[in-house]
Amino acid sequence: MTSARNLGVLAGGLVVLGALAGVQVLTDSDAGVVETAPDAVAPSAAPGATDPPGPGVTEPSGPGATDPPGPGVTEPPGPGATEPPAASLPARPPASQLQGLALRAEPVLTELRNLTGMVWNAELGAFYAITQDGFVHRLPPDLAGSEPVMDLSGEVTALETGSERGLLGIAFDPRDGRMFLHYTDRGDDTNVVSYAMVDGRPDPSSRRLVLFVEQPGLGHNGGQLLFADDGGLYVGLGDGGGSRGRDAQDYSKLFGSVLRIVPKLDAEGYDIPADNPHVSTPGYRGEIFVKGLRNPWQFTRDPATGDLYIADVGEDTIEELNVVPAGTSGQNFGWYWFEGSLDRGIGGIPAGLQLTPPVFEYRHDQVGPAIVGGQTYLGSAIPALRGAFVFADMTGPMFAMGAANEVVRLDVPRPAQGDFGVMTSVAAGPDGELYVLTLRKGIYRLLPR
Ligand SMILES: [Ca+2]
Repeated sequence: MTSARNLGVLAGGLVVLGALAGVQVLTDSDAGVVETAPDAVAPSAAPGATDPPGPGVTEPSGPGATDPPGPGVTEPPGPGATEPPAASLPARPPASQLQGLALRAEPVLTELRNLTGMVWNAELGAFYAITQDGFVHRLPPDLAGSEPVMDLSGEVTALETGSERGLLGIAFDPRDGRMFLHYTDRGDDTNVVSYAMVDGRPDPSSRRLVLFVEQPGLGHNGGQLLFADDGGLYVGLGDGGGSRGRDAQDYSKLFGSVLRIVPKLDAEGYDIPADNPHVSTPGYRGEIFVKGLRNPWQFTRDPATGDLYIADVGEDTIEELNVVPAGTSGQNFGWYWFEGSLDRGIGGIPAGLQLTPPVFEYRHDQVGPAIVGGQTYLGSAIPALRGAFVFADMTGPMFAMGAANEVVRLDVPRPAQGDFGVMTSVAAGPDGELYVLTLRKGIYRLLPR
């Protein structure tokens, strides 16, 4: 697919297209692999990477960059800062080790529909899965069955085909075990709520409203929740679908962001960490951790490095994967001016504003229409995959990112029954094995073929 070789990225954060800088090229075969452009360079090493950052904006150093931050750059103790990576965690494998891996996706639980997220709760010894129509299910470690433990179906947006609204995120507070849910309500506005857990079930009487955001439109709601070791809760919010994306660049609004807040332990609401990047900038919302995202449907921390991997769902053309290196914040990932490396021709980018390019992108006409953020594989069933970051497109293609952010398209044949039933999430089990959640066909487990 030579046409794909024309892909570019924002070179080192410059607001220009750089020819082939750091972008990887796809084959069009289902079983094909991603090749690295022969002259590819990491975005962090591209010209322009040493340009001084704009006010309050973190230097767009790529993962692994060791340059010290420039003057005035906020450097909070990011995720992982309070807990050094365990020495036993595997490093990302070389891409050559990922190429040619023969895998399969085995159905392990088909009874649940409309799955949007699943997390393992070590304290309670169970998985908790959510469905877009408002249910929380508890599942045993072997996923042999499921039991509903909460019904919010009368409270969340009624399920519609193709809708991005509903119950979208779940996480547990490592400080006190409370369950946090992220959903759009019957007025289509965003709510983050929490519940105490009693005997493995959320107690409705303990409900607290943590965050409420009035939504300007019906789509691009984000949805991810993720607790870091520092007590920070990371919350994904899309551009809200009400301004053709402009709200993603309005720092007086929470849209188009990953937020970082600290939920109160004894009351509703939250505090804003003093080391968030914009707390001292007049007119900026202090909750904003990173900005310029369209619809950060899923993000996760790499357990070995603490880097935050944000899958940002694109508009009509490009899907992208963004990275916030551990210990940095304040990045602006470019939407609505850019969709991946594509300049949308809008203009009006403030002088001095540094934009951070994605570390990987793919085109809709090459792969599919919506990136599904992933997990680092730490299991034992597929030894060659250990340490790789596994992600997918909604329509079924799966990828693994290895060392130097090189991405390989995994060889995972479509199920015999036709398709994967709309992938929505990649989840990790207590043993590090990975599961793919779908809207129509339940849960698959990734295994060797
Ligand atoms: Ca972007």
